[in-house]
Amino acid sequence: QYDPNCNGKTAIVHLFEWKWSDIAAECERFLGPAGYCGFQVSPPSEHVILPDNDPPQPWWQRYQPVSYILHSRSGNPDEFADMVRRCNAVGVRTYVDAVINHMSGTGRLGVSYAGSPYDGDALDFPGVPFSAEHFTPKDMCPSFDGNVNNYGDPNNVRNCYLVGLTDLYGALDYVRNAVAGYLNSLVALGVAGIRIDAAKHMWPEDIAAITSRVNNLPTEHGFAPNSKLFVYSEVIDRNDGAVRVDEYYDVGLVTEFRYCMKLAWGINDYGQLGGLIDYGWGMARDDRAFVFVDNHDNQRGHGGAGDVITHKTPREYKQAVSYMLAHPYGFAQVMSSYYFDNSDLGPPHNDDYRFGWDSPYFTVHSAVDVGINADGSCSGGWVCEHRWNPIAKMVRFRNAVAGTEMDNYWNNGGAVAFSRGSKGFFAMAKGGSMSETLATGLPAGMYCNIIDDCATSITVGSDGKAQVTINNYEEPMFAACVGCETG
Ligand code: AAO
Repeated sequence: QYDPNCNGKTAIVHLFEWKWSDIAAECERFLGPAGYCGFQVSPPSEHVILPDNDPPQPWWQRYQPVSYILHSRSGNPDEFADMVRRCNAVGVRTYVDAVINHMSGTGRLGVSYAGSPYDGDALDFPGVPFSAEHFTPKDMCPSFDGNVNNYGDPNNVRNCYLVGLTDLYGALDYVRNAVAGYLNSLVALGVAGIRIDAAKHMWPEDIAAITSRVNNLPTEHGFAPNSKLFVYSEVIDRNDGAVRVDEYYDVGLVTEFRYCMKLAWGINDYGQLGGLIDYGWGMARDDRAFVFVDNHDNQRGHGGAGDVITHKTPREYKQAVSYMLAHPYGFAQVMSSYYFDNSDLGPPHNDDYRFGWDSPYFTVHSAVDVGINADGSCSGGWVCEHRWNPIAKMVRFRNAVAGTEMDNYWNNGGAVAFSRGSKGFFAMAKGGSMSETLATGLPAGMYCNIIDDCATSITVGSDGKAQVTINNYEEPMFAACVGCETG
């Protein structure tokens, strides 16, 4: 469960709220050729459909599952299966955001996409089925109102309802089998891994009991024999609570939220980049860290916001993602967003109506298609950070230098540079320009900057040094790697 199952490739992209049909096309036209290992999808399981308030149907309705049928705002089960198959065919893997800590919120009542009714107050989810006895007994939660309200107490964090979400009782065999059944349905379709949503609110031994029931990945989808489902647990640990990331090492990787903050500090003040990884802080060890510059929550102020760089400041964002991808720490995820001004706003959507089970009809608000402009950028309200020039190029760099150490670290407070073994060299200048003679770690020869399509280059002498010059305000990076000049 520690191997992302993508043949040594090193970064995935979170295609937040993308439709399955758009993702299938993106694998074939972009993710495969660019060298992305795969993509994380928004939760594919059937979810609550919230009233048509303003804004209509927030993105977070998908974090309130009502069954494990693969029918969501992003598409139906056939479209999901088609996406996974087509992406696997071009070597791009699917990672599912698995919401398995809870079902819908209390007070949620209705019928969802595949026709499954739900009643949060009655703890009734016949689409699975789950009923009252499958939820954590109230007397196990020490909080006065049944909700998580004390992050200093693991029993409170894990036995109470997170923001009123009906908490599954993961100690029960029935619940473990039902969740494992969901994960096995994903595995059978060719899914390579999962993010465990709200893992912090689950007991690690319950997660282990679930993942131990998951089958090996099917060889007919191109996985090596005995491959395991890749797992990364969402645990927000900022040294401020009782639950720590290291409690989850046995089940897989863990999200490292301190990294978002420390990288933001470092991009704002390059002098701090040298202290990016601080194990003294309890940051996850290298082979367990799942890292990102921002995620769908902290980019909009949900869960761990503050001190985060996002697409809203593109120049800084390019620097942050480039640095993350150049740096050897962790397994990396690139965020791919839609534009928003309201933190609840769902994806750019159609106002489509469908006859439903909720009389007489309900609004679907399916996401609009992701349009691709002639210059490779996206239209329709999609940001597509993963296509931004330096970001896509640095994915190629990260793949090319995989397995090497960071050496020759140099930082003068306004510019930074380091090598990756003898395979790559990276430099970045906060103000847009630098000119320095630096050790590159590379064998003697000429190397060009993949960021500007080889418009600039360095000549490495027999001493491994080169004159490194950057003059590019918007994309102030120099990245060279052995054998990665062409895409
Ligand atoms: C919605 C409504 C609620 C309603 C509920 C039920 O907003 O008002 O009660 O429905 O009807 C998402 C949305 C929620 C939404 C939910 C369900 O974000 O707004 O609720 O869907 O539709 C905690 C969890 C973490 C979680 C995060 C949001 O630990 O697991 O909250 N993230 C995941 C998903 C997320 C999703 C869910 C879980 C639920 O990624 O999208 O929610 O499936 C501290 C704690 C953290 C805690 C945060 C926020 O963090 O340490 O564990 O995260 O607080 O409560 C500084 C501190 C940092 C602190 C942070 C707070 O950074 O250093 O420790 O501030 O921002």
